[in-house]
Amino acid sequence: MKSDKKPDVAVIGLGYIGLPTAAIVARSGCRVHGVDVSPHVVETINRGEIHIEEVDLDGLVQGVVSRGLLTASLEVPEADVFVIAVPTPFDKDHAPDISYVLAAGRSVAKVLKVGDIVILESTSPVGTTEALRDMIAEMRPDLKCPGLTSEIPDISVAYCPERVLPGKILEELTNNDRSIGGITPRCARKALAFYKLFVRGTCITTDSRSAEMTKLVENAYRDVNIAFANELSIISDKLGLDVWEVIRLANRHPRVNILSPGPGVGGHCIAVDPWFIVHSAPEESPLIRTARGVNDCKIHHVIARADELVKANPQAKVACLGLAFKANIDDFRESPARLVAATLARRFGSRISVVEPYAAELPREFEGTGAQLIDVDTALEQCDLLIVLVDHDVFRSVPLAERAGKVVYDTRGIWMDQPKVAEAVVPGLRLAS
Ligand code: SAJ
Repeated sequence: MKSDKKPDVAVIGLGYIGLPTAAIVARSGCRVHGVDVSPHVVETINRGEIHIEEVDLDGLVQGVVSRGLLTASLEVPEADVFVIAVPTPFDKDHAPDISYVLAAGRSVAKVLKVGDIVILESTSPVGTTEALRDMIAEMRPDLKCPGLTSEIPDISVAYCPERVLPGKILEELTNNDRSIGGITPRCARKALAFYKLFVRGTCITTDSRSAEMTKLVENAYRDVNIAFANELSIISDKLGLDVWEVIRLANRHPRVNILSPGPGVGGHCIAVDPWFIVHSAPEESPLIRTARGVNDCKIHHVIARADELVKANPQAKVACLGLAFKANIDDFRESPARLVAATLARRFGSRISVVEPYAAELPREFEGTGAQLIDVDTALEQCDLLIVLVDHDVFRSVPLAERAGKVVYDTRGIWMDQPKVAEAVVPGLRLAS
């Protein structure tokens, strides 16, 4: 990458990370070519539009496309820097599937030239960046690859994970610190020069394996801590305690900071990435594996308690509040709330309504159940039993007076002022008197 000229950049994979990254790099003045396997995605972006929801992304993409800085295509073009941001799912045995990374690497390898930089951003098991390098070396014996030559290599290969929060992606892509792991220190320095073009946070160089593990560890750390909170909530239910009160008080300790229980852990990262560690070191990771189990079990605990409540109130109309995997976003994939609501809809049919301000219609699995999508005002007017599954601001702001007389199962602890049910039949429930 010459210092006097901004590099041409190819971003492979235009999803929740790739597209915002491509747009931000383009905003920094680089010419960016986005690549995706979906013709629909490519056409949408070339029109200056977006296929995903993210705060302020539409205006940014529209701006860089209209200035000619961002274009999209199905094929990987020549470039100076290649950023790979494709999915790394796991299979039914929780084994990571890096086939999309390798497929992207194959198309990059075909167009690589001396001086190019290949950066993997996808969350990946330890060793994936080296596997990518090995594959490039095999396909391109004409190029000296880092770590495999005693001479100055022709290309650089690095791993640089993102750590952005959905809903704050553009802000966090720019401001968060980043770990930049090179196959060699020289690779890390080359990648660092690229990230310095658009990252304001501190960029810290390391080796590729440490950077891969760091990404997995961040999400496993969160998963373990949420599991602790979820386990406390299940224990509190058994003992007839209010878990929110217990956590509120415990967190007054200067060195205690317990996270929030919920209906389980959703999204595509925290519930997935810990398995990459467990798969690499199964004997050595009992805590991480157990935490995954606790968080998955919490969904079934919530379903069982909600089921009990709906049956205990046979005349009640029921509103499930929220489908998203967390507050104030429109992402319903891998959402515990959605699973809970859909299970109740299948069991209780038209007694169940769903409030989700971020949805225009109910997802497909609700078809034929009789459940309806209603707004929050209708729920407050017509439903006697409220099951809070997502802590959207619009639910949080409903005053006690509007919840009076209703039975509430609040899995997110948003209505601390709701008086508790007097009897211990369904402990932890709150009821307005
Ligand atoms: N959750 C709880 N209790 C809490 C916090 C979260 O039940 O106290 C639940 C949420 O409701 C949600 C799930 O956990 O269902 C995950 O939500 P989140 O906001 O904790 O995280 P994500 O999945 O949106 O984003 C995470 C972030 N990782 C960390 O905070 C360590 C983000 O920085 C990563 O970039 C992202 O994963 C990713 O792409 O890996």
